[in-house]
Amino acid sequence: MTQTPGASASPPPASPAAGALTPAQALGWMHTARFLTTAPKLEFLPPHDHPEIAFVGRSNAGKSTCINTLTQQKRLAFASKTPGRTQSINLFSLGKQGQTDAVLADLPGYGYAAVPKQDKLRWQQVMANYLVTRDNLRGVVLLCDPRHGLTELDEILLEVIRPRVEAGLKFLVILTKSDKLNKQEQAKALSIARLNAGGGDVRLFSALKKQGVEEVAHLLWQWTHPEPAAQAGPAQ
Ligand SMILES: Nc1nc2c(ncn2[C@@H]2O[C@H](COP(=O)(O)OP(=O)(O)OP(=O)(O)O)[C@@H](O)[C@H]2O)c(=O)[nH]1
Ligand SMILES: [Mg+2]
Repeated sequence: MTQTPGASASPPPASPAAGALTPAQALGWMHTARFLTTAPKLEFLPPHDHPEIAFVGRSNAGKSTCINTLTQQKRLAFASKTPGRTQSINLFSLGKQGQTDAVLADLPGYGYAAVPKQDKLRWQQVMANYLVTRDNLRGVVLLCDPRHGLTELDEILLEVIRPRVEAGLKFLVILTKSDKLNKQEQAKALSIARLNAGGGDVRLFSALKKQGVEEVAHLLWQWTHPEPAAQAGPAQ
């Protein structure tokens, strides 16, 4: 039987944006992550039409581990005890039924002391270019080990993205390895980070104890699937 265009009896499937997801469902969405591509340099990063979320932060802060925890995949992103493990920009697609509706970017960390100065400066330039020019960048997740707090390089990064945050770029600080802190230290780390996050959201996260996992998944879903009203701006 042939089908006449437009004559389909059943309505088209609702787009994911049409319905809000629970945190558990958002985590299910995260689990659809698959490797998209890797780029050693910015100019090799392919453009695409989906909202992208970048994971940035100091070397060894836990970016790759956080992506693996959110996506429930052991080796999607390369994590390692040795700082500087991630050397390229790695992209991962998200979306049910093989349809991509968002992209995660795992970026190499900065601030690793053993990296030669020239390489450090080069990388800072690449990061800044990425954060300023990447067209589909919808949100930035800054990972920070609360035992070190936000470092000078984190502060520089905040300055770099400030104009885009003011223009609507989403921004979250994840305090990683929260399993290393007791309750009191966690509360203190949260309030300090909130003061320094320039209005961005702050969450505690532990890959080991699975703290904050659903919450972060939910937030990333909301960033990448804004309600139509929110997209259009406030009603007149
Ligand atoms: N206890 C604990 N360790 C963690 C957690 N998250 C990451 N780690 C450890 O921290 C180390 C660094 O993790 P990575 O995920 O490789 O860090 P990264 O930020 O991707 O590092 P670069 O790729 O060098 O920028 C690894 O030994 C991880 O096992 C956590 O939530 N709890
Ligand atoms: Mg990494």
